[in-house]
Amino acid sequence: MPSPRACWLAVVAVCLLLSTSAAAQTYRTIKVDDPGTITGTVKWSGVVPAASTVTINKDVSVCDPQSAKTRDLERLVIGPNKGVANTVVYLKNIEAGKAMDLPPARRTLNQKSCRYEPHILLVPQNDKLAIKSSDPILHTVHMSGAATYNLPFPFPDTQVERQMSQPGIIELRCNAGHVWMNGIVMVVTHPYYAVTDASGNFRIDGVPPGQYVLVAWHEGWQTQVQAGFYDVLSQTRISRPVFSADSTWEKPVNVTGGGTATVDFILSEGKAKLSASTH
Ligand SMILES: [Cu+2]
Repeated sequence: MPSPRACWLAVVAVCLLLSTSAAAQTYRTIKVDDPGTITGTVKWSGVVPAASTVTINKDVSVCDPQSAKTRDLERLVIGPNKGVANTVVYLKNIEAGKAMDLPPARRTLNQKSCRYEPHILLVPQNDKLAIKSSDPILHTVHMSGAATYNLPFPFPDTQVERQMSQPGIIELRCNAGHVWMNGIVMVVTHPYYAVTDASGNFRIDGVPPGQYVLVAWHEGWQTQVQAGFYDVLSQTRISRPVFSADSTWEKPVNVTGGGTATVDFILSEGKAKLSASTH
Protein backbone atom coordinates (compact mmCIF):
# COMPACT_ATOMS: atom_id res chain seq x y z
CA MET A 1 0.00 0.00 0.00
CA PRO A 2 1.71 3.28 -1.06
CA SER A 3 1.83 6.08 1.48
CA PRO A 4 -0.36 9.21 0.99
CA ARG A 5 2.80 11.18 0.30
CA ALA A 6 3.82 8.77 -2.48
CA CYS A 7 0.34 9.09 -4.02
CA TRP A 8 0.56 12.90 -3.92
CA LEU A 9 3.99 12.85 -5.58
CA ALA A 10 2.62 10.57 -8.31
CA VAL A 11 -0.21 13.05 -9.02
CA VAL A 12 2.27 15.92 -9.25
CA ALA A 13 4.47 13.89 -11.61
CA VAL A 14 1.51 13.12 -13.92
CA CYS A 15 0.45 16.80 -13.94
CA LEU A 16 3.97 17.91 -14.84
CA LEU A 17 4.11 15.35 -17.64
CA LEU A 18 0.76 16.48 -19.08
CA SER A 19 1.62 20.18 -18.93
CA THR A 20 5.00 19.56 -20.59
CA SER A 21 3.52 17.61 -23.51
CA ALA A 22 0.73 20.20 -23.96
CA ALA A 23 3.30 23.00 -24.05
CA ALA A 24 5.31 21.19 -26.71
CA GLN A 25 2.31 21.26 -29.03
CA THR A 26 1.32 24.88 -28.46
CA TYR A 27 2.89 27.64 -30.51
CA ARG A 28 3.71 30.77 -28.54
CA THR A 29 3.81 34.29 -29.94
CA ILE A 30 6.92 36.17 -28.82
CA LYS A 31 8.70 39.35 -29.81
CA VAL A 32 11.27 38.26 -32.39
CA ASP A 33 14.50 40.22 -32.01
CA ASP A 34 16.70 40.46 -35.09
CA PRO A 35 14.66 38.10 -37.29
CA GLY A 36 15.94 36.37 -40.39
CA THR A 37 14.38 35.42 -43.72
CA ILE A 38 14.23 32.22 -45.74
CA THR A 39 13.78 32.40 -49.50
CA GLY A 40 14.12 29.87 -52.25
CA THR A 41 12.53 28.02 -55.10
CA VAL A 42 10.80 24.75 -55.79
CA LYS A 43 11.70 23.42 -59.23
CA TRP A 44 10.82 20.41 -61.29
CA SER A 45 13.47 17.96 -62.48
CA GLY A 46 12.93 15.77 -65.52
CA VAL A 47 10.32 15.61 -68.23
CA VAL A 48 7.30 17.77 -67.45
CA PRO A 49 4.28 15.46 -67.29
CA ALA A 50 1.23 16.23 -69.43
CA ALA A 51 -1.40 18.08 -67.44
CA SER A 52 -4.23 15.94 -66.08
CA THR A 53 -7.48 17.22 -67.53
CA VAL A 54 -11.15 16.31 -67.32
CA THR A 55 -13.88 17.04 -69.86
CA ILE A 56 -16.23 19.80 -68.72
CA ASN A 57 -19.54 18.01 -69.17
CA LYS A 58 -21.89 19.85 -66.82
CA ASP A 59 -23.20 23.42 -66.55
CA VAL A 60 -21.02 24.30 -69.52
CA SER A 61 -22.22 27.89 -69.88
CA VAL A 62 -21.06 28.68 -66.34
CA CYS A 63 -18.16 26.25 -65.98
CA ASP A 64 -16.59 26.77 -69.39
CA PRO A 65 -17.06 30.41 -70.48
CA GLN A 66 -13.95 30.17 -72.71
CA SER A 67 -15.20 26.97 -74.45
CA ALA A 68 -11.99 25.16 -73.51
CA LYS A 69 -13.89 21.84 -73.33
CA THR A 70 -11.50 20.48 -70.69
CA ARG A 71 -10.26 21.66 -67.30
CA ASP A 72 -6.76 21.24 -65.92
CA LEU A 73 -7.00 19.55 -62.51
CA GLU A 74 -4.16 21.85 -61.30
CA ARG A 75 -2.50 19.06 -59.34
CA LEU A 76 0.93 19.90 -60.76
CA VAL A 77 1.47 23.43 -62.06
CA ILE A 78 4.92 23.90 -63.59
CA GLY A 79 6.00 27.29 -64.98
CA PRO A 80 8.21 27.97 -68.02
CA ASN A 81 11.38 27.92 -65.86
CA LYS A 82 10.25 24.64 -64.28
CA GLY A 83 9.18 26.41 -61.09
CA VAL A 84 6.51 24.40 -59.27
CA ALA A 85 3.57 26.48 -58.05
CA ASN A 86 1.26 25.53 -55.18
CA THR A 87 3.94 23.90 -53.04
CA VAL A 88 3.55 24.60 -49.33
CA VAL A 89 6.90 25.38 -47.69
CA TYR A 90 7.04 25.58 -43.91
CA LEU A 91 9.20 25.34 -40.82
CA LYS A 92 8.90 22.09 -38.92
CA ASN A 93 8.54 22.10 -35.13
CA ILE A 94 8.94 25.80 -34.44
CA GLU A 95 7.56 26.48 -30.97
CA ALA A 96 7.74 30.26 -30.66
CA GLY A 97 7.91 33.22 -33.02
CA LYS A 98 5.95 36.01 -34.70
CA ALA A 99 2.18 36.43 -34.48
CA MET A 100 -0.06 34.78 -37.05
CA ASP A 101 0.13 36.84 -40.24
CA LEU A 102 -0.98 34.44 -42.96
CA PRO A 103 -2.61 36.35 -45.82
CA PRO A 104 -6.44 36.59 -45.63
CA ALA A 105 -6.64 35.63 -49.32
CA ARG A 106 -5.35 32.17 -48.38
CA ARG A 107 -8.25 31.49 -46.05
CA THR A 108 -11.02 32.69 -48.33
CA LEU A 109 -12.27 30.18 -50.90
CA ASN A 110 -14.26 31.22 -53.95
CA GLN A 111 -16.00 28.93 -56.40
CA LYS A 112 -15.78 30.69 -59.74
CA SER A 113 -16.44 29.20 -63.18
CA CYS A 114 -16.52 25.84 -61.37
CA ARG A 115 -12.99 26.25 -60.12
CA TYR A 116 -11.59 26.77 -56.62
CA GLU A 117 -9.72 30.02 -56.02
CA PRO A 118 -7.14 29.72 -54.59
CA HIS A 119 -6.20 26.09 -55.15
CA ILE A 120 -4.23 25.91 -51.89
CA LEU A 121 -5.54 27.51 -48.69
CA LEU A 122 -3.82 28.09 -45.35
CA VAL A 123 -5.99 28.57 -42.28
CA PRO A 124 -4.63 29.14 -38.77
CA GLN A 125 -5.90 26.57 -36.27
CA ASN A 126 -9.03 27.84 -34.45
CA ASP A 127 -9.55 30.49 -37.12
CA LYS A 128 -12.25 30.55 -39.77
CA LEU A 129 -12.27 29.38 -43.35
CA ALA A 130 -14.59 31.62 -45.40
CA ILE A 131 -16.27 30.14 -48.48
CA LYS A 132 -18.44 31.66 -51.16
CA SER A 133 -19.57 30.96 -54.71
CA SER A 134 -19.62 33.37 -57.62
CA ASP A 135 -21.56 30.93 -59.82
CA PRO A 136 -25.37 30.92 -60.32
CA ILE A 137 -25.51 27.12 -60.07
CA LEU A 138 -25.35 24.63 -57.22
CA HIS A 139 -21.94 23.72 -55.83
CA THR A 140 -21.22 21.74 -52.70
CA VAL A 141 -17.95 21.95 -50.80
CA HIS A 142 -17.20 18.49 -49.51
CA MET A 143 -14.32 18.48 -47.00
CA SER A 144 -12.52 15.38 -45.83
CA GLY A 145 -9.49 15.01 -43.60
CA ALA A 146 -8.80 17.41 -40.72
CA ALA A 147 -12.36 18.79 -41.08
CA THR A 148 -15.51 17.08 -42.36
CA TYR A 149 -18.26 19.20 -43.86
CA ASN A 150 -20.52 19.06 -46.87
CA LEU A 151 -21.75 22.60 -47.48
CA PRO A 152 -24.22 23.51 -50.23
CA PHE A 153 -23.84 26.75 -52.18
CA PRO A 154 -27.09 27.15 -54.17
CA PHE A 155 -26.80 30.94 -54.53
CA PRO A 156 -23.95 33.21 -55.55
CA ASP A 157 -22.25 35.62 -53.17
CA THR A 158 -23.43 34.10 -49.90
CA GLN A 159 -20.46 33.65 -47.60
CA VAL A 160 -20.26 30.76 -45.16
CA GLU A 161 -17.62 30.45 -42.43
CA ARG A 162 -16.46 27.40 -40.55
CA GLN A 163 -13.97 27.22 -37.70
CA MET A 164 -11.01 24.94 -38.38
CA SER A 165 -10.18 23.41 -35.00
CA GLN A 166 -7.90 20.52 -35.96
CA PRO A 167 -4.54 21.01 -37.68
CA GLY A 168 -3.87 18.98 -40.80
CA ILE A 169 -4.87 18.62 -44.42
CA ILE A 170 -8.39 18.90 -45.81
CA GLU A 171 -9.28 17.82 -49.33
CA LEU A 172 -11.97 19.79 -51.14
CA ARG A 173 -14.38 18.35 -53.69
CA CYS A 174 -17.66 19.34 -55.29
CA ASN A 175 -20.45 16.81 -54.97
CA ALA A 176 -22.70 18.60 -57.43
CA GLY A 177 -21.31 17.00 -60.55
CA HIS A 178 -18.26 19.16 -61.22
CA VAL A 179 -15.85 16.27 -60.85
CA TRP A 180 -12.78 18.28 -61.81
CA MET A 181 -13.12 20.71 -58.88
CA ASN A 182 -10.47 20.02 -56.25
CA GLY A 183 -8.41 21.97 -53.76
CA ILE A 184 -6.52 21.70 -50.48
CA VAL A 185 -6.86 23.46 -47.14
CA MET A 186 -3.96 23.18 -44.71
CA VAL A 187 -4.87 24.06 -41.12
CA VAL A 188 -1.69 25.24 -39.45
CA THR A 189 -0.44 25.95 -35.92
CA HIS A 190 2.10 28.68 -36.65
CA PRO A 191 2.67 31.44 -39.24
CA TYR A 192 5.87 30.16 -40.88
CA TYR A 193 4.15 28.85 -44.00
CA ALA A 194 4.36 29.98 -47.62
CA VAL A 195 2.86 28.81 -50.90
CA THR A 196 5.09 28.92 -53.99
CA ASP A 197 4.07 31.32 -56.73
CA ALA A 198 3.84 30.59 -60.48
CA SER A 199 7.66 30.67 -60.72
CA GLY A 200 8.11 28.32 -57.76
CA ASN A 201 9.40 31.08 -55.46
CA PHE A 202 8.68 31.32 -51.74
CA ARG A 203 9.62 33.63 -48.88
CA ILE A 204 9.25 33.19 -45.12
CA ASP A 205 10.17 36.15 -42.93
CA GLY A 206 10.26 37.12 -39.26
CA VAL A 207 12.09 33.92 -38.32
CA PRO A 208 13.89 33.81 -34.95
CA PRO A 209 17.58 32.99 -35.55
CA GLY A 210 18.29 29.28 -35.18
CA GLN A 211 18.54 25.88 -36.81
CA TYR A 212 15.38 24.50 -38.38
CA VAL A 213 14.09 21.88 -40.74
CA LEU A 214 12.31 23.35 -43.75
CA VAL A 215 9.64 21.19 -45.35
CA ALA A 216 8.24 21.35 -48.88
CA TRP A 217 4.83 19.71 -49.19
CA HIS A 218 3.09 18.96 -52.46
CA GLU A 219 -0.30 17.38 -53.04
CA GLY A 220 -0.41 14.16 -55.07
CA TRP A 221 -0.37 14.97 -58.78
CA GLN A 222 -0.82 11.60 -60.42
CA THR A 223 -4.37 10.80 -61.48
CA GLN A 224 -4.78 7.20 -60.52
CA VAL A 225 -8.27 5.90 -61.12
CA GLN A 226 -11.68 7.21 -61.98
CA ALA A 227 -13.68 6.21 -58.94
CA GLY A 228 -17.45 6.12 -58.51
CA PHE A 229 -19.04 8.78 -56.31
CA TYR A 230 -22.62 9.75 -55.53
CA ASP A 231 -23.82 12.94 -57.17
CA VAL A 232 -26.31 14.80 -54.98
CA LEU A 233 -28.00 16.65 -57.79
CA SER A 234 -28.56 13.88 -60.33
CA GLN A 235 -28.88 11.23 -57.58
CA THR A 236 -26.63 8.95 -59.60
CA ARG A 237 -23.17 7.52 -59.26
CA ILE A 238 -20.57 9.35 -61.33
CA SER A 239 -16.85 8.97 -61.95
CA ARG A 240 -14.26 11.41 -60.81
CA PRO A 241 -10.47 11.32 -60.56
CA VAL A 242 -8.57 10.08 -57.52
CA PHE A 243 -5.08 11.37 -56.91
CA SER A 244 -1.84 9.86 -55.64
CA ALA A 245 -0.77 10.60 -52.07
CA ASP A 246 0.98 13.82 -51.09
CA SER A 247 4.79 14.05 -50.74
CA THR A 248 7.22 15.98 -48.55
CA TRP A 249 10.86 16.96 -48.87
CA GLU A 250 12.97 18.23 -45.95
CA LYS A 251 16.13 20.32 -45.73
CA PRO A 252 18.03 21.83 -42.80
CA VAL A 253 18.28 25.62 -42.69
CA ASN A 254 20.34 27.93 -40.52
CA VAL A 255 18.71 31.32 -39.97
CA THR A 256 20.89 34.17 -38.73
CA GLY A 257 19.76 37.50 -37.31
CA GLY A 258 19.09 39.93 -40.14
CA GLY A 259 20.28 37.34 -42.66
CA THR A 260 18.60 35.63 -45.60
CA ALA A 261 19.00 31.88 -45.97
CA THR A 262 18.32 30.35 -49.37
CA VAL A 263 16.90 26.86 -49.73
CA ASP A 264 16.00 25.25 -53.06
CA PHE A 265 13.94 22.12 -53.48
CA ILE A 266 13.86 19.81 -56.49
CA LEU A 267 10.71 17.79 -57.14
CA SER A 268 10.55 14.89 -59.56
CA GLU A 269 8.20 12.21 -60.72
CA GLY A 270 10.01 9.49 -58.82
CA LYS A 271 8.93 10.86 -55.46
CA ALA A 272 5.22 10.47 -56.14
CA LYS A 273 3.86 7.69 -54.04
CA LEU A 274 1.56 5.22 -55.67
CA SER A 275 -0.85 4.68 -52.81
CA ALA A 276 -4.28 5.95 -53.75
CA SER A 277 -6.13 8.60 -51.83
CA THR A 278 -9.83 7.83 -51.86
CA HIS A 279 -11.49 10.79 -50.16
CU1 LIG B 1 -19.58 22.40 -58.21
